[in-house]
Amino acid sequence: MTETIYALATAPGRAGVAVVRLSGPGAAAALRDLTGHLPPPRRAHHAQFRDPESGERLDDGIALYFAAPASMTGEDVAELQLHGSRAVLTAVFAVLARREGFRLAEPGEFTKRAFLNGKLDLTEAEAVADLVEAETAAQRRQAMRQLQGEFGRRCEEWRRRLIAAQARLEAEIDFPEEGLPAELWVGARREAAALRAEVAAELADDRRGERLREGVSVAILGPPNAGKSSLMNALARRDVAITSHIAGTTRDVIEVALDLGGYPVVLADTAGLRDSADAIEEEGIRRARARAASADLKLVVLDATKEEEVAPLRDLIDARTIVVVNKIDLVQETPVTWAESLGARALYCSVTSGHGIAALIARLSAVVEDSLGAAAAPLVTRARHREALEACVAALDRFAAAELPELAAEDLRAAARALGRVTGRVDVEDMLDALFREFCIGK
Ligand SMILES: Nc1nc2c(ncn2[C@@H]2O[C@H](COP(=O)(O)OP(=O)(O)OP(=O)(O)O)[C@@H](O)[C@H]2O)c(=O)[nH]1
Ligand SMILES: [Mg+2]
Repeated sequence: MTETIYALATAPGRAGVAVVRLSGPGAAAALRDLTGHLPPPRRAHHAQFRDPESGERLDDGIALYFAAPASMTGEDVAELQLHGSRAVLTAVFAVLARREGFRLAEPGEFTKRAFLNGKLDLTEAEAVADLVEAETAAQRRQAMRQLQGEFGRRCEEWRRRLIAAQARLEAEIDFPEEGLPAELWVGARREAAALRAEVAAELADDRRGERLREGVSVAILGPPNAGKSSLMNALARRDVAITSHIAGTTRDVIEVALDLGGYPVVLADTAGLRDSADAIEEEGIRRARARAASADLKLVVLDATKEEEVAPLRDLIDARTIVVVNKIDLVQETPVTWAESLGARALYCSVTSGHGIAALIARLSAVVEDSLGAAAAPLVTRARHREALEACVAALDRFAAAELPELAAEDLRAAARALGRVTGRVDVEDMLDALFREFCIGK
């Protein structure tokens, strides 16, 4: 028999209100025993929560009941709004633990049950986790759109078309009266080509959805002592990285998350780039270069008084680079001639005086918004989605290259399966637990 699961739905720790959620066949009876009354479904009910054995009053709060199947999980669900103290929660959890067939929910288990009962598809379950994790407005919008089921519906529509095409093809293969009619073969190929174009168009999104979910990565690079860590602290508005007049202060990559105009950015400060004999500094420089290669955007910070430091850094400056000339408080005038010849338009600032920092933030925001917010909102938000859509395109390419209809139908089936994996229609059984732990809230 299905067990009834329960868990704290709100963050642990002291709080004005804490919500305990129950789901399963025993939820209604537990609520009745705790409050002496089963409220009508979907109505908030002011309740005294008591230990049914001792009769002791544990708390005074709100009880909610959702009868199956009209609930979050599709099962009977009860929600207890309690005072968020350790003592109240310990007492209520002790009462629930005593009940036959009751146990604490595993991470992601409520969402997993919702999925198994057809309340959510996998993309919507992922969206619930993303919405809980959302830190910026753009992330919230993306998660909300996915939660509305837009991506899942697109995948299902593509999958239905593929299955229909495959069925038409196989019907003819099974009953080959005069061989496969040419127009059927041509029609199936036309449909597959159209589908391939639609799926491929969603993949050609510059990974905007994934970057919005994970944060745009911006690496701060440059020679030692140019003021990289000082700039990082100024942008983060707090002392994240150690700064000093000693060249070679920063060794590790230091990350900080920022909200730039609603878009998430992960800023990384790195070790100053130079030839070093110190093994630890050398490792820091290796990590800085690796970060430079993987970053979506690079801020190359230069000291306005040190033209000689530029030459070895030229190879770092490309279309993904903003050149920042720092310490302009130490020079007579800007622009600085040598910096103007670097190819990328330089921004001038002084972290010490604060001059130019607002303009740098504005430029950074504009670049990030340009790269993430410009075109239509992407559907793909995770590597898992991308891999599945790529597998679909690959199968359709095999189909296009196939000469024998008998074998080609198999490629259409593979393409449909790949799409079914996105929503969880197929192939989820063996990885269900791992998957939901991954989506799990607050991990
Ligand atoms: N005059 C002046 N000094 C600055 C400015 N920005 C940073 N500094 C100073 O430059 C020195 C180096 O700053 P850091 O931020 O540690 O430089 P870094 O680029 O992180 O250096 P490494 O970690 O060694 O690669 C410190 O003494 C800062 O106070 C500036 O705009 N003007
Ligand atoms: Mg530093």
